[in-house]
Amino acid sequence: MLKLSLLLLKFLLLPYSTYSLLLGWVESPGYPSGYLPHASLNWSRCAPKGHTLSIRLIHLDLEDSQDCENDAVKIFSNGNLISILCGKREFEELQTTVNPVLQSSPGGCLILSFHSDFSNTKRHTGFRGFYTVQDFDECEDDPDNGCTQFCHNFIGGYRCSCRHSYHLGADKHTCTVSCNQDLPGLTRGEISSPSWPGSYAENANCKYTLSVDDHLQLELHFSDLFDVEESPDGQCIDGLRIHTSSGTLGPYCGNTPPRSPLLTHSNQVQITFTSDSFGTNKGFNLHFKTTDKVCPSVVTPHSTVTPEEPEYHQGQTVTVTCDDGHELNIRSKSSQYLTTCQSTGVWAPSYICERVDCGFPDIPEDGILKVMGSDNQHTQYTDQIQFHCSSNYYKLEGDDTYICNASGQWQSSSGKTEMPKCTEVCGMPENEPQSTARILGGKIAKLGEIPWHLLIKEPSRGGATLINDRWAVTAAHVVEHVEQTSLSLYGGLIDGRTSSTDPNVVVITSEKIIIHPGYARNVNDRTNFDNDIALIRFDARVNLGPNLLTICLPEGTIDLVEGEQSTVSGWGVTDRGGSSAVLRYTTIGVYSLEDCQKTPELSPNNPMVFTDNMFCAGADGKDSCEKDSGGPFVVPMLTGGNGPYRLAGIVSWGPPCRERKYKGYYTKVKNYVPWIRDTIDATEKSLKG
Ligand SMILES: *[C@@H]1O[C@H](CO)[C@@H](O)[C@H](O)[C@H]1NC(C)=O
Ligand SMILES: *[C@@H]1O[C@H](CO)[C@@H](O)[C@H](O)[C@H]1NC(C)=O
Ligand SMILES: [Ca+2]
Ligand SMILES: [Ca+2]
Ligand SMILES: [Ca+2]
Repeated sequence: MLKLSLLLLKFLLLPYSTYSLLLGWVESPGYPSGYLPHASLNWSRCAPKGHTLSIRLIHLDLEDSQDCENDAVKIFSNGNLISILCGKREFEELQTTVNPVLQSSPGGCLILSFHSDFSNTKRHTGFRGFYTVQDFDECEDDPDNGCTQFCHNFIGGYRCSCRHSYHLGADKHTCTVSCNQDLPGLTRGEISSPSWPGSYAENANCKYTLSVDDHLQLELHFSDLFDVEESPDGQCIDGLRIHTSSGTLGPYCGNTPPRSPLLTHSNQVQITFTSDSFGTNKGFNLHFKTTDKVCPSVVTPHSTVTPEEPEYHQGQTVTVTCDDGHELNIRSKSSQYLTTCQSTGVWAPSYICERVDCGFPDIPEDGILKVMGSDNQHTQYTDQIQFHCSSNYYKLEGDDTYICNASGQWQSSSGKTEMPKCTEVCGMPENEPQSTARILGGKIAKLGEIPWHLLIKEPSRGGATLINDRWAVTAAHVVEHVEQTSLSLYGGLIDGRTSSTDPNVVVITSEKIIIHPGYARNVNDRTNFDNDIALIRFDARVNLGPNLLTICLPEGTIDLVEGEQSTVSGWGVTDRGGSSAVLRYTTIGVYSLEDCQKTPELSPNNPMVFTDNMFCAGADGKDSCEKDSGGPFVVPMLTGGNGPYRLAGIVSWGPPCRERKYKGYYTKVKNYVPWIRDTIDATEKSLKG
């Protein structure tokens, strides 16, 4: 029996490997008498490094079932199922089809698991096999073994070796040649690829180092025969490179040598040559010698040199001028300098011509004027920026596109250097009344119909008109007793009682109140409301919106004409007496000069003085009243779609409404446009400065 087993083993092992070590047996529980229901076996072994582990089954008799779902032997290699077996198999079948796959990867593990289910229809003997380890033949069986020339297998590993004249590289796999040459001080000589003019070695990595005195330069002359492997699409498979003090030339390959003579302008040159592991190309050959160094015709990029020559010799001095839009990287920021060719072939001094940089444009911080793509980092010569306004309630005044010009200044296409401005879109309410009415019994405004009208509640009730996002205009007499910073104005509202509860209401605080210098502030004996106008600067910009918009100032010099219809609005006295809780408006007409000159008496025997800075208006049963003061008189009258609307007048004075004269006097805003503009400009400037 023992003899038979050994014979059998020999027969079994021979076909697989010349070297194989039997390690042991594996068999089902109860073998060979038969396994019981619910039997199981878990077996696993690992191969040592450089070896594989095999299982050889010599007997298999299990209950047969579909997909071996009842009783089965499963074999896993590194966790992956490689075989599942059941039923009865003949020895030959095991040998030829089953056993060859029952092998681990090199150094890997096998797991064999056997289980039987709850029943057996008849007795089955089970399985038996043995396991072996054997060397893995990397040279034969592993195409990725990495040996570039020879491969030698041995038990537990392998090694690479090389042909004559090659040696094994540091990676122990690649065969390379010794082709490094260090040639210091040599002023003439020859360099060629390994084995020139025979085929050059594979996997070559050659470095040829030349170095001569620093007033000399190396000059290379390539032989016409040049043959360095190139792919069909012109890429270098093998390659020649020339490294000089100013950079690297190449790679060169194919059949055309580098242009000769090749002046390197360098006294230190390293030539490298690399090849891959295929091909029989011939390589290259060159002679080198030295000449005096010359200076190159280009001193620095983005500049021109005068006088212009192909090269310059020691001691020559030239003028370098930076190209348009470039300046020297030195303090003076000029664009010209003199430089002299040195014996070492370099220009001294040497400065770089840099593109001028306009920097990010100086725009206000209020965030309304914006540069498109606000993280714009391109601010150099020829770069462009584009402006826009961040809110629809502003329009861009000026050009929208600017280019960084050669002097480093932002310049628009029409030649402007001043940045554009975002100015308020004035006199264009989004919501407009569709019919007319009056204040004395006037119609109640809706939100957004008269969006420039601001309410003043204290110290005395009145109105003001928004003329830009930081300023309002009113009548001087409304604010003559007000402290500069104590006035509150309310915008975005109709019902004056809601000012503290309605979230839409915008509460504005004054920062400065400027009363017209020509306004007579003596109130004890008032006969004159000339120059009844004042400006209010807010402590912050207001956010314009559909309910809070600016009105335009009058344009041109044409006076209002008699009968011209306008809209006047206010929270003032109504014909029922007392102030109106809500904003009302009405349409009235301008009266003739003669009518206006017949001024009423404010108190007995005290006729008021009419001046050219006033006009008067009204209509039968319609007028502005006390406490409408400071509010707007707007032309044309608000009827929908006839904007832009302009502030023609400011409610100033008139006979008491209870007298029902229906004649109100207004400050003629047209006469004050220059004063308004100049005052605002001067104030803004002084606050900025
Ligand atoms: C073998 O492993 C399986 C699954 O892990 C387990 O159910 C069974 O009890 C194990 N058998 C033995 C004999 O350890
Ligand atoms: C650049 O713009 C500024 C301002 O408009 C102008 O004075 C200067 O001449 C411009 N420079 C060039 C080179 O066009
Ligand atoms: Ca069974
Ligand atoms: Ca081996
Ligand atoms: Ca090659």
